Amino acid sequence: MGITTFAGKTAFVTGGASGIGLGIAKVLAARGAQVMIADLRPDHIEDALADFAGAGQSNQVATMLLDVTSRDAYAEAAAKMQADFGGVDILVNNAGVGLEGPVLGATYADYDFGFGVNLGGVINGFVSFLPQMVAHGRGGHILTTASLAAEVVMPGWMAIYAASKAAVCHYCEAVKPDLAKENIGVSILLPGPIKSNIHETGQNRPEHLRAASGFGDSEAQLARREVGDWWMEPETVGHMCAHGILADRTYIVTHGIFREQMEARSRAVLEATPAADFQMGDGDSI
Ligand code: NAI
Ligand code: GGE
Repeated sequence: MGITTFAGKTAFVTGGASGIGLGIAKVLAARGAQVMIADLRPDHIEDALADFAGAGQSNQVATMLLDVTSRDAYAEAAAKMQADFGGVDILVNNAGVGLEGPVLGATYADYDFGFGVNLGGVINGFVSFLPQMVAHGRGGHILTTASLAAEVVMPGWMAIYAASKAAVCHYCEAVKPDLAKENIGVSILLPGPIKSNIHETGQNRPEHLRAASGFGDSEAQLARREVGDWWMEPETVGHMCAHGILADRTYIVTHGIFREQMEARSRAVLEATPAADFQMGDGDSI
């Protein structure tokens, strides 16, 4: 069943210096957790620290620079959390990039960037922190930010993004029963549109995956996109997550706006599915 209170717990939030991650970090801190924000971007970390200082909560938060795609850096981060805090209670695998671009123009640099951060970064979180979360014996919770993009058929320009999010979603679903035996809860955050800096995705692309990218124009265009005024506030998402963690909910869904597309996808799979007692026979035609 995992976590029953946030008071005195230690949380590790990747991509915690901006957007959804920052919203989650703020709510966990307000509810008494010690929060380590781990993020790629020094500028976001600086802004986040100013936010916490303004709220008089500087003593509840610490920050570190971390690229979730670096396994060595992640191992170091986990060792530091063990040494300084006696291990983490709540791991929030939130760092992600909203990469988009024409699928016919996508290069390996684009696949490596998208899957590297959105899938690889999450797996690195599990591999780095799960051993200490099991070993300390207190139980805990792992929340992973996927997307409603994982639950609908997305347009081609979001194919890599959607595939990376579907992968983490199915991974989390599959490991949940095994982790439950260790008193570690698992939740998947499935957000719709949230106010954030996801339009800065191009800035989060590492140099070595830049030159060969086919998404340069798309990322430049995305960088000019305005944040929608009707999109959800990250702190509202944070409150939904806090509730979902305490209830050990598998899915935390922020919006109902994609219901029809979600239903259409599920229905299409079921419509292609034979009856439970169906067996392909010699006389059947395909
Ligand atoms: P954001 O860009 O405001 O925040 C993401 C943070 O992650 C940034 O501070 C960035 O510096 C950091 N980051 C990026 N790459 C990293 C890396 N390799 N290592 C460590 N940190 C890294 O964007 P947002 O929207 O808050 O994104 C958070 C998560 O939410 C992502 O996984 C995204 O895919 C997901 N999401 C966002 C939605 C939205 O509408 N904003 C909707 C559905 C999912
Ligand atoms: C708000 O910005 C983004 C973005 O740039 C990339 C991805 C997402 C938001 C989300 O993960 C989701 C929810 O908004 O993407 C979608 C999910 C379902 C249908 C359409 C989506 O985006 C167009």
